Amino acid sequence: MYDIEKVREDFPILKRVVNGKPLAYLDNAATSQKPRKVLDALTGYYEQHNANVKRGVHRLSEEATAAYEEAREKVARFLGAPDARGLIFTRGTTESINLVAYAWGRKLLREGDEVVLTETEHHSNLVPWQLAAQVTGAKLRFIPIREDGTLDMDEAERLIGPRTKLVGCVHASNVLATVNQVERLAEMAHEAGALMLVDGAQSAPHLPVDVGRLGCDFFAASGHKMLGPTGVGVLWGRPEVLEEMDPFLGGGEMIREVHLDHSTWNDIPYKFEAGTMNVAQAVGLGAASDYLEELGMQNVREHEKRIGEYAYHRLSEVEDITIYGPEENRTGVVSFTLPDIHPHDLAQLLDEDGIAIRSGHHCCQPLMRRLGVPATARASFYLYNTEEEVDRLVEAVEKAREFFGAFAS
Ligand code: C6P
Repeated sequence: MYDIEKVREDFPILKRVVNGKPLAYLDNAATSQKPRKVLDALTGYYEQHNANVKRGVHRLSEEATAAYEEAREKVARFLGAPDARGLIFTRGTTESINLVAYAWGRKLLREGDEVVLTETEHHSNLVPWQLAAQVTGAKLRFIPIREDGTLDMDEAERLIGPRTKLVGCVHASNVLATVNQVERLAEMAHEAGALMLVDGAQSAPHLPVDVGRLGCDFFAASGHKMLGPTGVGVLWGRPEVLEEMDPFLGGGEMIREVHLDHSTWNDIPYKFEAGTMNVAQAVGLGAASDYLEELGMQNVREHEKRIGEYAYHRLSEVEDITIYGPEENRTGVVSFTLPDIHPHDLAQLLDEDGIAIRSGHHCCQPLMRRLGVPATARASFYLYNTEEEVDRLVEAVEKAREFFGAFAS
């Protein structure tokens, strides 16, 4: 039994009052709040173990190194990674995808090769590939979406072929809430001899993820969206593929030997972890993975599905509203627009009632163009949100409609 009141007790920030109203934090796709367990892990690390990792033989350095490596094991297990050697700590999804686009893309893409993406990608799974394409002469192709916001898998079949070297796809859309068929795309990619990259920024926090079962070669995620601290994320890569790649950043700890005119590289994953890493944040992410595992990702998914569906149905009763994305198989993201109300104005008005939602293009400008809007309002739910918060959201949206309606007439 999922005890929502008990879960909420774990998050101190949820007791905040904003503009005289209890905070309803509905901007979880941007970043999640942090449970006490994660906050304690950060403080505990700094109070008891802080030192630079892998550089000292003194006690604290050994403890810090052990805590860092334990965090790697925890996150690898959380993602179903068969081998923690494939788990690289980064700053987040953006850096993870840039790592692949630089260290794999710039080394292995050639003129005439193709990278197949989708028109729903976040800028962080688009711009790094544009940069790699400019340097290598590779071409980018895009799988379109159908009217309901799901990927056109027939078009995907047509686009993925002998020239394809990599297929990159967002697992769960931060705008449409669509859960994409990345397993099927991975099969298509592999049949064509290409690699599969999954942007898991919006799936790792919300769905049970098993990189082995997804069949992907790379999986990127951000710690701060899955209850962890900012400044840390992961790239999981199939070890054989990571071995083949060049380093991303050069510096301390990623080397085996350095000469004045050349260097050789450390083993994976260290080859990709140059300089002093965000050690405390990695430890915090390990604690976040523990917290999510203790709750059970299937329970988290079911709770969010319930809240997401409730929000979808309650919001669809609002007159003249447009909700984007499919009706079925959604995550807890609900993007919408109302005629005559700019999403920023709506978000500002909702803030007066203590309700935090996001408005804007959500770093998906090509998708906004495809939808024919400059921006949307977006409520995004997580494991601590309640039906009562959905009711407050709907009530505040109705109030905004009346307010702006009176203004327009
Ligand atoms: N989306 C939002 O939708 P970073 O900033 O590196 O932690 O995550 C980038 C990122 C990559 N892919 C997807 C699907 C994402 O949703 C995001 C982040 C946030 O509000 C910020 S734009």
